[in-house]
Amino acid sequence: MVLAGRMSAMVSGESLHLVQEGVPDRTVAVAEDGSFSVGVEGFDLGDNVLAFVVRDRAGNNGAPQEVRARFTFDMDEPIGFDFGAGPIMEGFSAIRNDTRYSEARGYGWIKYSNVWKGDRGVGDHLIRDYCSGGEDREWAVNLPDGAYTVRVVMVDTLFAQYAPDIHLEGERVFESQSIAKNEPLWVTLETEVTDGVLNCDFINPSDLPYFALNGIIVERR
Ligand SMILES: [Ca+2]
Ligand SMILES: [Ca+2]
Repeated sequence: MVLAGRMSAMVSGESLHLVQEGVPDRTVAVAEDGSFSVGVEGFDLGDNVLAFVVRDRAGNNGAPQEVRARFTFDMDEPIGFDFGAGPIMEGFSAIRNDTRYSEARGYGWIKYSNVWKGDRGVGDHLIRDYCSGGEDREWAVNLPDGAYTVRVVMVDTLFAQYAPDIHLEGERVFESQSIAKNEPLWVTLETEVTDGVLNCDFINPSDLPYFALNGIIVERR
């Protein structure tokens, strides 16, 4: 997501820095008229606090100016999650290896462990990278109760591999199948959420070496 604003009274030699918990501090480019825009990721659902700091020519930081940003999903639009370590598809929320589910974050991995960085570098921002593993995985997102269409895309752009079994809300809705190299498999699934959390389990049905999960798009029916 992109945060845009305008700085007044910036003096020549000053620079603007964004401070966000869990993300390295970043310098923000400010146009001559004071306007700026900066991409932010890793927002939790609900309230998030960021701070802007103006640094003077000598490297001294001014007082942090806090910005509270409230992040909610627009339930009238498809909600996209981009898995993997590479660039993030525009409009999607990033799911990295360490994007763990918590009540505050509102989405993420419940059961997952993987250290592979997860970016093949081939294909568009969605399919070039993925989260993976041979063990069973669970991922979840907080959603209002209701009926949903869940689209899942899986592929490794460099190697043929396999999709796992997929369970939504504890029910198996997709059976493992093979996937050709660089031919993204899109599956469209349906489920009903009644407990405020959409639970997605990726189950290894036998001894598949690993699977590749590139994206999930959730849409209210
Ligand atoms: Ca990506
Ligand atoms: Ca659930």
